[in-house]
Amino acid sequence: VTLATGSAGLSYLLIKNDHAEAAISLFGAHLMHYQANGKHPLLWMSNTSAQDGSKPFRGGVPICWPWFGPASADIGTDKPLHGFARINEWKLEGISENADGTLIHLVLESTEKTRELWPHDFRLEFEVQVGAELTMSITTTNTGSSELRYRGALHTYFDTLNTESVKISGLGDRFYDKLTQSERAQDGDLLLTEGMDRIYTAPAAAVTFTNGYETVQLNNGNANSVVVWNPWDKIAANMPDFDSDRWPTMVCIETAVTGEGVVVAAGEEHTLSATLRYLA
Ligand code: TA6
Repeated sequence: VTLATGSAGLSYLLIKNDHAEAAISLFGAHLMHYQANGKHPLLWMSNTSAQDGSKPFRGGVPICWPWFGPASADIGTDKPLHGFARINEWKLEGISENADGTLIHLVLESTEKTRELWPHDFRLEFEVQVGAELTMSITTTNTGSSELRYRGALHTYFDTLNTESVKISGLGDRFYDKLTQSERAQDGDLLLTEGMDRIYTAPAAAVTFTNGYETVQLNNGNANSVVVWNPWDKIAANMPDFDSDRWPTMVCIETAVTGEGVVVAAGEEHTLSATLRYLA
């Protein structure tokens, strides 16, 4: 593992072991690259993403926390979209090698600045195991004296060959369609035939997908939903940090806590996790 500094001064961990390679930015605890030996790179990253910390990275695995999408009215709708974990500098807490690869441990703790955005004391830990499999987890510890409620996501951008080759199984039979703001039914596997922004609220514990290169199983731990997003041509063209012609080569399949969220009592913790394993 080496610690590198980008041209704009941000710090990155570059990981290479017998099983895989990866890159993680300390800004946002943002996994930007993961490639298992002999496999295609798993994550999509925009070439026009900000690299200087002025905005969250576009691509990889943004950590949305402690809310998902816009904050609720009680927190304040003027607050940053998808929370503040992805726009803060995290602390490197540990690096260890094990039989399965490398384990990286990063931490974000409440400060005066975070309490202005969200009135809670917390410790948020991101652990990522880089091996032939990839496991990511975020653990929310309530270090305050009253309960907290959070929502969030491992907002993973997967690289795809093209839209036609994407097929996702295990999403469950229903979703909330953010585009039409309606509850809809899902019949069988999902194909990427149009722009979509969907919250699947009854997913199976294991979601399986093909990205046109490989078949991958995504095991979600303690998620209450899986979000699927592709902006399609027009919305992509309107996002300055999203390469306008590369929307057909990505899909977000996000391990999420949405809706009522999760309540964490004082002194307690909650872990949301995603494990990615190649089936073929
Ligand atoms: O997870 C889907 C979503 O919430 C979409 O609504 C879309 O806006 C996307 O995330 C990206 O959000 P961002 O704040 O990173 O531009």
